[in-house]
Amino acid sequence: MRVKTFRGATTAQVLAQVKAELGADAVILSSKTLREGGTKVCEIMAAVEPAPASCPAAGQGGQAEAAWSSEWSQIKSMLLGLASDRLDLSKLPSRQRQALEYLEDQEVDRGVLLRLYAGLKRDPEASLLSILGEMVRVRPFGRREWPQKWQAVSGPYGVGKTTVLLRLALERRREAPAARICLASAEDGQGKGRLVLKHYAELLGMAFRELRSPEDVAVLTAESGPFDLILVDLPGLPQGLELGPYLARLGLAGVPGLAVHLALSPQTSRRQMEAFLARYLTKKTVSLIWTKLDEACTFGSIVTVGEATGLPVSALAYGPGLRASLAPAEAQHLWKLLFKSELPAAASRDQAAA
Ligand SMILES: Nc1nc2c(ncn2[C@@H]2O[C@H](COP(=O)(O)OP(=O)(O)OP(=O)(O)O)[C@@H](O)[C@H]2O)c(=O)[nH]1
Ligand SMILES: [Mg+2]
Repeated sequence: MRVKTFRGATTAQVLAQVKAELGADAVILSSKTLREGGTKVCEIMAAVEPAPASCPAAGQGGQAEAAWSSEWSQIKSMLLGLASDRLDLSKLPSRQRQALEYLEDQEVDRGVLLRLYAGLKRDPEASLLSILGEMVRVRPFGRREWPQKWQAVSGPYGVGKTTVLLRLALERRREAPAARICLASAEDGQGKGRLVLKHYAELLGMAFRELRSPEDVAVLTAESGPFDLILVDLPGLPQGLELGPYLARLGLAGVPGLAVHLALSPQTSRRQMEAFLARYLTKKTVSLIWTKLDEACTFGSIVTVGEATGLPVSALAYGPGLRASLAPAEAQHLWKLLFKSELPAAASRDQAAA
């Protein structure tokens, strides 16, 4: 990929330079307005890809290549849209303009911002929240939306998987006090999470199992009849290991209806997030759980990752304790978080007070 930074007085001028030098296939990687000695300068970083086949995803087979190719043409059409219309936020009604500027400040990915901009330009009457709602779906954790008996929490080291798993167990118990819940640790025996799970299982009167081999999974499958919910705590994986093959090796990939939730923190940088997604997304991954919201100061990645993966958000976790620190996701939680940095607990209190 050839990357170059262009500067000029206006976005239009800089885009014209980009097009002249890199051609119509160039994509915008970043765009910012700077002030130099009191003068406004627009700076755009753009890139050209020699051919879609040279992108890293292309090696992963035809499907990835097709997905990349469609993504690439979407990006290109955005660029063309930009070149002709310019990303001139002043053309939008001021509320929409402020909202887009705010989302940019929240570090929502530039491609997503362009798609939002294009949507708003197409239909100036459109509500930003309804376009965002199409990009970032929610499906709240609970029996109705997630009836699967086997559910697992995956995610990088230390993201809060074990804590989330316990919170999900407590949430299910709150929803269905008689529910028979089994907490299962799929750690390899080294992690302390299994001891924590075992301890809480005893305390809460829930079953506890360890899953270290396909045989353990087969035994639990055979005795799973009485359980309403089996929650599996998956370990973080070292570099180079992917969750898909890990599930297969452990015999979990063959469990019918297994629903894997991916826990992520919005504090993760964009590149790190891409690396996590590449390793932790599997065919069994059905939702995103956002953790450590209480520690985050920007929430743009919730939009970026929701849009990029198409996965719904099932739960939001905030705070180190177990109680009152998880909310089954609702759209308004996301918007309050994104636009007001308001945690779901506070949102619920507002509702109760209203
Ligand atoms: N502030 C805050 N701390 C959290 C949250 N969730 C978990 N923690 C803390 O983060 C630390 C790691 O949590 P765990 O649940 O052990 O994370 P994990 O992903 O299971 O970690 P490993 O199994 O070691 O990969 C603990 O000290 C938790 O108390 C959260 O939402 N907010
Ligand atoms: Mg753990």
